[in-house]
Amino acid sequence: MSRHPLEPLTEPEFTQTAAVLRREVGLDRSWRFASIELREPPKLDVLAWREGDPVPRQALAVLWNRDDNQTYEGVVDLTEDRVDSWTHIPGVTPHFTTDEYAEVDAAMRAHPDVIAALAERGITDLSLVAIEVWTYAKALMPEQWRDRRLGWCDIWYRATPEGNLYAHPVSGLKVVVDVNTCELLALENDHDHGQPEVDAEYVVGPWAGQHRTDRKPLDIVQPEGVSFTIEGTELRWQNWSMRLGFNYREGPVIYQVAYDDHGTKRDIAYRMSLAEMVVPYRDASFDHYRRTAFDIGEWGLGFMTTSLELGCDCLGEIRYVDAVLHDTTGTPYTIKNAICLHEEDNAVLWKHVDHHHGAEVRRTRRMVVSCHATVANYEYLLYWRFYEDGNIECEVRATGLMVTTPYDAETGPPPTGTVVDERTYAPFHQHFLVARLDLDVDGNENTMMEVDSMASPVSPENAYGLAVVTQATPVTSESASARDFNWATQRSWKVVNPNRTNKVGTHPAYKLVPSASIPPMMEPDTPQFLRAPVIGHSVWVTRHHDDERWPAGAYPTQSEHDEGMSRWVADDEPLENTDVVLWYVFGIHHITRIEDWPIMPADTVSFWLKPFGFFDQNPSIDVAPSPAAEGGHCH
Ligand SMILES: [Cu+2]
Repeated sequence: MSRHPLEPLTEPEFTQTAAVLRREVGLDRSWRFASIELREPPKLDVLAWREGDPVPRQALAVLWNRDDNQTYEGVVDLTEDRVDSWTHIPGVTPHFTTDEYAEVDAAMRAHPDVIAALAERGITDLSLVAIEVWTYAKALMPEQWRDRRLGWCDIWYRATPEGNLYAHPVSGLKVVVDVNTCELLALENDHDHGQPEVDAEYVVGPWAGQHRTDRKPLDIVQPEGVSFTIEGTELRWQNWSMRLGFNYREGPVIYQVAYDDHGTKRDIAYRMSLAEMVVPYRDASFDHYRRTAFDIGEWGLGFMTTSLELGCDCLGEIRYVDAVLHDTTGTPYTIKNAICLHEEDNAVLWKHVDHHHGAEVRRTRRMVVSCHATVANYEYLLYWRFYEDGNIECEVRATGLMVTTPYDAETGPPPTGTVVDERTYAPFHQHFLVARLDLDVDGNENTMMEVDSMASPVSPENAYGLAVVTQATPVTSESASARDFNWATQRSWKVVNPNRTNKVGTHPAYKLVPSASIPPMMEPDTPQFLRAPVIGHSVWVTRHHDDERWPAGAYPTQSEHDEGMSRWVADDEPLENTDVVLWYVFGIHHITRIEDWPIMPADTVSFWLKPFGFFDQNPSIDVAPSPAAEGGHCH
């Protein structure tokens, strides 16, 4: 099997990267690897690459030194076995790591001051306690510690060893810690609202309920196997082809998406991923005011990815793909079954009942690439779906355990959350996701059009005021890059190739159907908004640059200002008939519900990319009828 320049790093390549850096830079034990990933070759090089060409392999590593808290980026040439560059990046903080998450928990649970403060509250069994570190905005950090790798911690207390960890927050007690040294800097003991009696268990055992008994088996069977192939990292299914990647930060990456249109392989996207997630808690109280998570930039969807299990997470004929990542010593490890590949039946593709001929119907199915990430209390389930009619859907489901807090019985619950149980509320919050969509519609010279629908005025030609027309406006340069959803005009956006025409003479395009668009509801000069102004608009479009990957900046951890989107668009590059990247901001405006407690049924948001004049007619006209259960076919 031949290799491809976009293949993720292998275990030996992670090991080699760490070894080369240790050897040539002379790293001692005070250094930690925040991240190691494939340094993707420039897009134009990849597009020019052909089977049999040399496969360039470079790794990009981000390290920091715990002794002086300084950050460096190292580029290693894996073919030449040497360091290509070693660069100090001043004033930044690399993302927090799972190693530190475990170390802070262990150190704080063993700290005499923490033990004493918990004992005052009647909590003496430390095996039932978890101390969870969060990173936070520099503007919210105490001034004297702003040059440190600083964490603040929630403290949670399980009712029993098997109980729900997140059911019993220790309210009003927070720990501020230097994460490099695990030094406790401050123990903030603000208030104690106690441990209300809540009905919070969900695990079989502690949950004392009876399971419903009226579910009969539902099997998904493909007796002849699946209809897709995965060879190396290349996935092929019906007319679709794409390459799968994976890294510590974005988790799954979908590269080089193309569609075979009657023998012509046509480009749709070069690269698609989720590039940032911002989760501000909209509750100003002591327990929550620091709680704004950048789950991708501060922790990494890849690092948070969990193994999937057949029959549980995915049903039917499944092919799994493992992912390889590394710990802070640079030692690789494998996440078994990190990505699930399968096809799903999805009801009807198209149908008509002709009263003369009867019904003509086709069932549809979709190719699903999915992945689950557990970010402390929350789960994010990510699904990229490819359809027989040329549609692409990106769906995110949020499930898991909401953050809750007890409130003071005398003052009552605050207005910034929903009461979900005895003297317990779940604060409102938002989950903003930023998808990076490097679409290449029939090549990489594209223009983004904003399309509005509007009613024509009543006139002699439009006597009843029924006429609706559309108006397409090109986004000509980056100064006009930030666009907002408009319900009144049913606004959408199209990435158009102005150099090609379809059968009827219009230009092929893919349309972004904006759903789950949510507003930031933050004043523009507030600290959390300044860190990620990308969440202030539904859509952004930028001219492609290989290094423009992180819309809240490469280092959003402890950031004060955005080093991403607002910087990229500041030079106002022209955007017409060039390589454009579309950024879609969507998410969940989570007004918490009692039904989300004690564990939240998955909340689902998605957006679609749909062909618009890309094909000359319904591309799924050739999908064959399915066999009918009664014999014959579904005609
Ligand atoms: Cu939520």
